[in-house]
Amino acid sequence: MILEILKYPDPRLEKISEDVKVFDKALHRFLDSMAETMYSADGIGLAAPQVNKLQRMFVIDIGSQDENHNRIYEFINPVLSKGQGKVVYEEGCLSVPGIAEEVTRKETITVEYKDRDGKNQKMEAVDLLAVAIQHENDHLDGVLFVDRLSPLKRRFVKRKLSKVVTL
Ligand code: QAP
Ligand code: CO
Repeated sequence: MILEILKYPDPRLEKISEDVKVFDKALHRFLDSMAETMYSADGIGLAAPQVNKLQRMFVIDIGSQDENHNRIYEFINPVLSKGQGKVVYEEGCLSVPGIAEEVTRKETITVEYKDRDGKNQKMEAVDLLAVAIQHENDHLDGVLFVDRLSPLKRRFVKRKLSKVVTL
């Protein structure tokens, strides 16, 4: 099922999500719908709060830019640690359509999380996958990539978005 994606500046995108507690068939169906929604919108990542579910989970498929292309990653109750280095990527977001700006993130991170069966997992990620995990994890804390831009750039983005709406 394709879900509706909330768009910036929807205040629901600023809420803090809660841990997933039940790992059942309904969760699996919801994760499948998140992936379907992400693919149909041509995205490479989608977090549950973007589809109005305030629970700590996201899906990522960085596609051809990764050797594990078309691998769908599901992260539930993720905890990020051990960030190293710095990397700059031009980021976009399905909740901020039409905007792309450079954001500085950690180049490598370690993430501990649960899979869809509630089993503990751990992964070390670099480059685009690490950036995507940091971007999606921000959504769980109500943070958008535009919040990580300089105040000047954020103003520019807001102006551009208000123009798009008026057109
Ligand atoms: C987050 O972003 C991300 O403006 C996922 O018109 C960004 O899927 C992870 C998209 C950068 C790693 C690096 C954006 C699609 C999709 C748009 C997305 C648009 C259509 C963004
Ligand atoms: Co996003």
